Amino acid sequence: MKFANKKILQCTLFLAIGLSAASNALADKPLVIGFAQVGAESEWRSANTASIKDAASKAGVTLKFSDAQQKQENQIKAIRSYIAQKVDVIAFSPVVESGWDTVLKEAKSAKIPVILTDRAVNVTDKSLYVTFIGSDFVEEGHRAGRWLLERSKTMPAGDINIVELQGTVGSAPAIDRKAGFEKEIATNPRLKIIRSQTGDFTRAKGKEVMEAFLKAEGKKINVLYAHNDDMAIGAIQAIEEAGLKPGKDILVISVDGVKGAFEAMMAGKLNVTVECSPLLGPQLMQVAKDIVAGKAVPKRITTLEGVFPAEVAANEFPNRKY
Ligand code: GZL
Repeated sequence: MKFANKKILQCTLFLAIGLSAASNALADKPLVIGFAQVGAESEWRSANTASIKDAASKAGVTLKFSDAQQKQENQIKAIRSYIAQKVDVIAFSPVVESGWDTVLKEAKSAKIPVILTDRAVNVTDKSLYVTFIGSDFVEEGHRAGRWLLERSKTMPAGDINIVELQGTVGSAPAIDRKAGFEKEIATNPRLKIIRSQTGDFTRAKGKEVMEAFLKAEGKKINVLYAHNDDMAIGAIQAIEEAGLKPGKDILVISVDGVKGAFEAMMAGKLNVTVECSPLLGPQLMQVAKDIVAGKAVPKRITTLEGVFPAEVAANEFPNRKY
């Protein structure tokens, strides 16, 4: 074989070995995900964070994690820092629905795929994120409303006055849980929402706002609908301090299905919780790996959930994972 051909063959071989070594090295390089969390405002959020961190370590993913303390500007700062660090994937649970276009365009220009978990965003250009993994909050509102419609059949005649503790103003769960509940109860004119205010998904604020509701409306209140269990648990304290029996004098309906809600149901103080699973970690890791591997993923991945009335709380409690 001519000398020149031999040289070309050698170079080709060296190149092939080099490329395969490089691709193996790339394949072995752990995936790096930058996650911008809302905060630590509720039992639900703490369980969501634990699920993501646990799933990352089990999946061999390098997780960069930030807690925005429920402030959008902190989440935006975290996303910008992940872009600067050139992570492989950015994931976050948007504290509110709007105000994300600019920073998501920056991520797109940097060619970093974005995954939404838990909460949705309102953006004109849907290509700014690859997929949204989370619950159907409107359906959760309908489920809360359906429970009350059924219960109202055995309640004393006349109006049924409802007070509502909304989640964080502008957040997808607050907007959608309100919409689903109102649509459902509109089918029964006896059911009336007489007061509605945000408790920002926290126990402390839920208690504070319920105290104000009780001061303003007192014994007129028949039902509390809280957009999450933490606000309901805070409100239960306020109801008891007002000398009333939560779960009896005032029916208590909430959402999430955290352990605290099951304990309140077993104590007879909460009537029903609509499940909203925070255990999104494993799905997030798998979807991130699929995206980086170039696989197609659905635009919307909905978590499957149930409804837990007080009657089943004791039997279900041992099965709860959050
Ligand atoms: C719902 C999640 C909400 C929970 C609250 O997916 O965004 O935020 O219902 C949490 O407990 O604060």
